[in-house]
Amino acid sequence: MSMPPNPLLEDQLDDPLWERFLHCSTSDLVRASRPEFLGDEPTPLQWAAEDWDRLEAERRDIFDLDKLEAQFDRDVYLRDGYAVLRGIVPPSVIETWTEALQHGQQRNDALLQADWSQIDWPRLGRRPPECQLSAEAIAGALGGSQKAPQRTDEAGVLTLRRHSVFTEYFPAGHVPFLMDVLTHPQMLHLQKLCLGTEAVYFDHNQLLTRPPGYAGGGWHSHKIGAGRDCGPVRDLAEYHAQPNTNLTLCYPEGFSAAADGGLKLIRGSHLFRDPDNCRAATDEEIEAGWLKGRVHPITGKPLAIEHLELPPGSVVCCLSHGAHGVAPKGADKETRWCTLYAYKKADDRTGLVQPPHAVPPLWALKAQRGELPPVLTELMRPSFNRALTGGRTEPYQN
Ligand SMILES: O=C(O)CCC(=O)C(=O)O
Ligand SMILES: [Fe+2]
Repeated sequence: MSMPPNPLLEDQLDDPLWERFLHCSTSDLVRASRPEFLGDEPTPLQWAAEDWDRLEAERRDIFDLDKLEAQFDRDVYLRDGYAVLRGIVPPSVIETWTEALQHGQQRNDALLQADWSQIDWPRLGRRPPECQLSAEAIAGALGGSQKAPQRTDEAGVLTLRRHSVFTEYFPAGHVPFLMDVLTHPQMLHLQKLCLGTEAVYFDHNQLLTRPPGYAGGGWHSHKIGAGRDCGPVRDLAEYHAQPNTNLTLCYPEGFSAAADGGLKLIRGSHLFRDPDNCRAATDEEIEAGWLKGRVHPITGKPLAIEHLELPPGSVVCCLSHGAHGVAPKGADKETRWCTLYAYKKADDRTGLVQPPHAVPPLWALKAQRGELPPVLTELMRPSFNRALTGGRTEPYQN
């Protein structure tokens, strides 16, 4: 068994090692989360007040707001489930963003290749694993995302994921620029536009690196919980009132339409709220299955697959019920870089917010202990404040 997704929201923890985690000093937990083989460069997890102040003082624009606002239409976003914002990142920032993702990937690869017996497992709430990743599993995971085997936690991958020892899971905790983006006023402005509310919360953050030879990602959509994951809605006001999650996919280098690891999507699919059935390995399979005969509940147009092609500096916002998949990446192409930032809103009817999908427990603790800047503490409030989640502890709970 592994630690529950949001241990600070639980009344009681089953395992004494998890209980000990919550009572440990921040500095001991930081030491366990940043093993020496990751290098001694301080990451945002180690930042003191002056480092957070410097982040704010040195901040520059990450988006060209004129370009963003010229392309964003909230009615279309709610109706289609997507907002495709082309070239909104200024050229000088594109380079910084790509370098940040490359640096994050290098740290992820360093962990994959390190000696995991040096990890202080008990401090992370787990007895040391009985087995190790095979050389083949390590080779298959290097240079890409979501590849380390994690069907079970037998080698400790899930534990290292949960605590963001893997840079790919919560890279903002490892790479300063990616933390800048997470808390950036322009990013929060975009979230407020999408979610249609002032109060927005953080849900999860990942690296999505697709290297040459990547096989592609099947069609799927993501749940929001609160009993809102089954059955169609036609009324956009009703859709808006849900505790929606907005997936914000940032592609600093963009991608082309064919075999370049690009995003594909189906406009209007979110309104069916069908994450359990709206899945398929290939375009042909979804066309012959879930998609067949379906029309957009509002426009009446047949639902159809769209293969995006994006210039550098592009961002796609996606309501989490919206179906999406990823094209394969040709062996002769260069890596496609992406960071995902997911944010969410309260349920307008209850004021409650679903617990986050993946806030590393140490970040939740730091927020609760008052060790983070106010903006980040507020973004992370659903990871530690039971009143805000209405007693829910799991992200997709009804
Ligand atoms: O890699 C991408 O562009 C999207 C990945 C995705 O859909 C996911 O990780 O859920
Ligand atoms: Fe996805």
